[in-house]
Amino acid sequence: MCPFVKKFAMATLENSLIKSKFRGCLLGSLIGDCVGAPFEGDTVTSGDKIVIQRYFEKLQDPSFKAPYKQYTDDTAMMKSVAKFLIDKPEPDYKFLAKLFVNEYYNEPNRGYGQNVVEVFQKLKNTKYEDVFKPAREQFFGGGSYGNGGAMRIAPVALYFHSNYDAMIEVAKNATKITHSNVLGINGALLQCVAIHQALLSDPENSIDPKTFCSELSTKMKDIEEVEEDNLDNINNVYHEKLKIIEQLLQKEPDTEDLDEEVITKLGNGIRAHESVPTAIYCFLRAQNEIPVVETENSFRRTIQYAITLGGDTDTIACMAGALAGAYLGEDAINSTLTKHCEFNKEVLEIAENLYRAREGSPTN
Ligand code: F2R
Ligand code: MG
Ligand code: MG
Repeated sequence: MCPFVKKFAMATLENSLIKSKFRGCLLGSLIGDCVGAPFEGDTVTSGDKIVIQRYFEKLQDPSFKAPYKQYTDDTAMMKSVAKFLIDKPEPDYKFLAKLFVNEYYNEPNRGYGQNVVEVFQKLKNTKYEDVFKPAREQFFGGGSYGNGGAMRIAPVALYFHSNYDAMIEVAKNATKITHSNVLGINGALLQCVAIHQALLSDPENSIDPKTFCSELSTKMKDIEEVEEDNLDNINNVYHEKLKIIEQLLQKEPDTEDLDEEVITKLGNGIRAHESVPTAIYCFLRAQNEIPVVETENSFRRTIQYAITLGGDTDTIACMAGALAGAYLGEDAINSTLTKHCEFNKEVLEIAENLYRAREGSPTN
């Protein structure tokens, strides 16, 4: 077991707090997805940042009425990962593959990418004979390094929070059903380990962003070193990105230029290595005030800031929201904001069921 995990595991949190963190994490993931989705693919100017500020003010105004903000593939796939953990006492990857595929065919218009749809088609056509094979064949055998593995991984971090090694193993296999490239897998592992670390951090004691980041960095070094498919030029991508996060966190937070630097150095795209570190940065930067994001609430600050970076806004806000919710718990999340999101009641039921399933699980 990683030494940091041992240290955190000893600092036990109240069960009621852990449950609130389960709820906060999945709700944070949903809100980031729903609220970020209308901006996916946008380049955000300084004027747009003011528009986004007003958008959040409206969404938190109890008198504001609007149709639900709809969730996308990020939440659709997260639902399947949660069900896979809740319904089966032992990991059954064929079951998970079927859940992904059925979810897609029931509601194909949730903004899935073309490559992952091809994987679903192959899984169905081959009758799930080898659930990892279709993903391995994508991109001329290189596999996908999209952020689709990371965006849905939150339930694994929650369910296995007392069993780090099982968490890593299950997160890796749950990702490999659609993403076999080492960057796609390790991106999902980084997001998973970051949620795990946020979950085990006491919200009564403020997070020190630098310490949080360097602990993550040590864990990522271990993960990147053991990856059997490693190639020399990509075996420390995430470890290096975490170093960049540490440097960026030390900069004066008062300029537009800093956001440009964040986008240039960390990325805001659909690739795992250009979005997972960005989401972690958003969460850590939001532990302190951010000039363009006027709110006292650090949960809102996290997702609002993620959206102001533009690009893959639903997914970066979804991952950043999962981190903020796992750290702060449900009570930190504005209920008016929550009510604007489709599936808000159901996601809390899923969090409850996951919490209960985990209590009775042989692996915990
Ligand atoms: N697909 C989208 N957004 C596109 C616009 C949607 C539009 N708003 C709509 O409603 O239709 N968003 C969702 O996809 C992202 C997660 O993607 P995932 O599941 O990882 O998919 P995929 O297809 O495996 O990878 C994504 C792209 O990454 C590039 N890529 C990946 N591996 C590659 C490789 N080995 N070589 C070259 N390119 C590779 C490709 O461009 C893939 O298409 C989330 O943002 C989610 O919200
Ligand atoms: Mg999406
Ligand atoms: Mg996206």
